[in-house]
Amino acid sequence: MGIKITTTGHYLPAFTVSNDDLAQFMDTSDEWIQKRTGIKSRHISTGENTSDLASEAAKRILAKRGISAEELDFIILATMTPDSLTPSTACVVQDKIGAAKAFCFDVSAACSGFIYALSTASHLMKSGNYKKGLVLGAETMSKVINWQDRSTAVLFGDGAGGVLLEAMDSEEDSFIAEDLHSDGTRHMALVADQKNTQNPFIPNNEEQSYYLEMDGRGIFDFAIRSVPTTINHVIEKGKLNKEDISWVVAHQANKRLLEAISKKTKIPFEKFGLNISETGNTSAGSIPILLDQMIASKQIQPGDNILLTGFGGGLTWGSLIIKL
Ligand code: 4VN
Repeated sequence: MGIKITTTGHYLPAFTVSNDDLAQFMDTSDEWIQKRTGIKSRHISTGENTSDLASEAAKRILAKRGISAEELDFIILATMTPDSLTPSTACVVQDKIGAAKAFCFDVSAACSGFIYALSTASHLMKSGNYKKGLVLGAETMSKVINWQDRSTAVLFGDGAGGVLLEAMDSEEDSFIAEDLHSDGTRHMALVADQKNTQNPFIPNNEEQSYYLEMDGRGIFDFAIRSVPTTINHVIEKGKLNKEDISWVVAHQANKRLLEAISKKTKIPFEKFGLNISETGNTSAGSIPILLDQMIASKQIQPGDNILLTGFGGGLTWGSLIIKL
């Protein structure tokens, strides 16, 4: 029995914000942002929360496949910007799409969230206990961004994407290899919405930071060192050669970073999918959004070996090789 990714989908909020729009109220410029990040504009929610974006992506996936939400055995949702601490955003999505029989939970692994969630889902499916499962990556980064901080506000955007996994009667399988890592010693490199202990029995401690705070240089240097290593390892684990990889669908954090990763891995940059210019960094949303766009544009063909790689807060990083 194999597990296949049968359908993909994504949803971006309609409202877009250009670099020039940002330069209206922040000391930045279109030239700087494009040159240093590759970003031209990003989609920003005008009221939709993470569960709304994820539900729209989910509905599109179900409609494309022509199945009802009631057929889903589970929903796993990767996000660092959940609607609330509890319930899980996955349970809110369950309600919004009517997936009555699914069990639902969130995965918290920042920009690597979709990679972790997809790996987790593939192993759940391999137990043989489930027939259909939805894996979503969704973020409303705009609600945790400090819109006065030009070092982070220009980088992020909102959006959601996902995939449908189905158990096959045949041995056909989408999952070829995986390589997952974390380094919690560097958990302070990217933080958002910290929750200090607070109760009537302790004196009020330090003020909590709500906004996203990032050690940009630190994260960038980590990515340049760790991502080429996980790419090489996952190719080895899959007993493949670089030439066998048709596409790299990498977390869209920074175009310059992806160029550096291409050089270090000697995988031609033409094989790197790109949508950062139109979406910015949508964290856990970025890989499934890009994957769906590359399938829709027929860049990705059935049978292609696709290397997915995510990296970010936690620190977390990891790669999967999949085939459609
Ligand atoms: C992975 C990365 C980033 C990230 C970090 C820094 C950064 C993206 C700093 C230097 C600046 C250009 C922008 Cl590599 C973020 C995440 C979180 O998803 C994950 N850009 N920059 C410059 O050139 O001065």
